[in-house]
Amino acid sequence: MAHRWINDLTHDDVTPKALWLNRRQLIAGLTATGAAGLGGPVAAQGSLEPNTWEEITTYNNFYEFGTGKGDPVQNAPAMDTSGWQVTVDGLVDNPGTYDLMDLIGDLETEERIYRFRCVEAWSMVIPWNGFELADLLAKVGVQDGARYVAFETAVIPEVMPGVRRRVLDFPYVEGLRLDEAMHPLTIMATGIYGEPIPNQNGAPMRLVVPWKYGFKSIKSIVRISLVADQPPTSWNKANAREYGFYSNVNPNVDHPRWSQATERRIGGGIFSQRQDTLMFNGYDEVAGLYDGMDLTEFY
Ligand SMILES: Nc1nc2c(c(=O)[nH]1)N[C@H]1C(S)=C(S)[C@@H](COP(=O)(O)O)O[C@H]1N2
Ligand SMILES: [Mo]
Repeated sequence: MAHRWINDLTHDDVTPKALWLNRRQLIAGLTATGAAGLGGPVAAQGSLEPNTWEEITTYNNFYEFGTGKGDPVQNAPAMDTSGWQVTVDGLVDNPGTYDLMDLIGDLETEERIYRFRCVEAWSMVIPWNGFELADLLAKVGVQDGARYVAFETAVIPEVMPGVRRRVLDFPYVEGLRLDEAMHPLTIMATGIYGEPIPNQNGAPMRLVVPWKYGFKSIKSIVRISLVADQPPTSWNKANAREYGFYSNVNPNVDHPRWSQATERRIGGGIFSQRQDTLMFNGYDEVAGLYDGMDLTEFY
């Protein structure tokens, strides 16, 4: 049961050796892993066959680029992600504004095939490429007193129609408790299917927290702050009654306007039927993070 995500959800089990996507390959956009392993292990509960590239990159939520599922693929390609910089600040040993590759270029990336569950009750399975957020945090040096990590998305009104229309209070902001951020399941994704992550999916770097509703997985990050107090989060600011800070996938706590007991798996064929939603999206190994907490109260 330990390391269940490795056994079920990465290609490591079905390929002779771990497939690493190194810095040069990331920059060059070469395919290190490709679509190998599509016939990988299928879990007992639902299908863990990844969604197609087409599904993952054309059905998106990225409100900066519009509220329609097809708006991000239409509008996000206009965002220039070259020369991307990320500011790291707050309670860290090495604060600063870094060129992205100076910050993450030496971190070991791997493939993680994760279930992805949107709060709107649809889901996918996505083969991310990325690195553990814990590795990045170790590099910048988390200081005593830091208890949360706050994240912020770029705001580029010229190419972001949703920002111009103020469909949310931008910049989009998110946060994790430090122990959630340090959990080995929590990654920063820089690729999908071994290709650099497309803009509509949050290029050049986005968070992925697979046991939480999708909106926690903030895209196109430009700031990471280590802070003492629980930071504000976009959907909680927009509607605190409907969206809490924790937002762990939980089939027993319904959204005020719809059930969370089941989900519609995006994709065609025989797998398109509704399936049961799993506690923590099936990632039971995180349960200990919430020992003693009433997850109805901390939703
Ligand atoms: N900056 C930003 N990050 C975001 C969002 C957004 O609107 N803006 N939408 C969130 C929601 S609701 C979901 S479900 C996922 C969707 O990720 P995907 O399009 O890669 O599937 O991104 C999350 N991250
Ligand atoms: Mo979502």
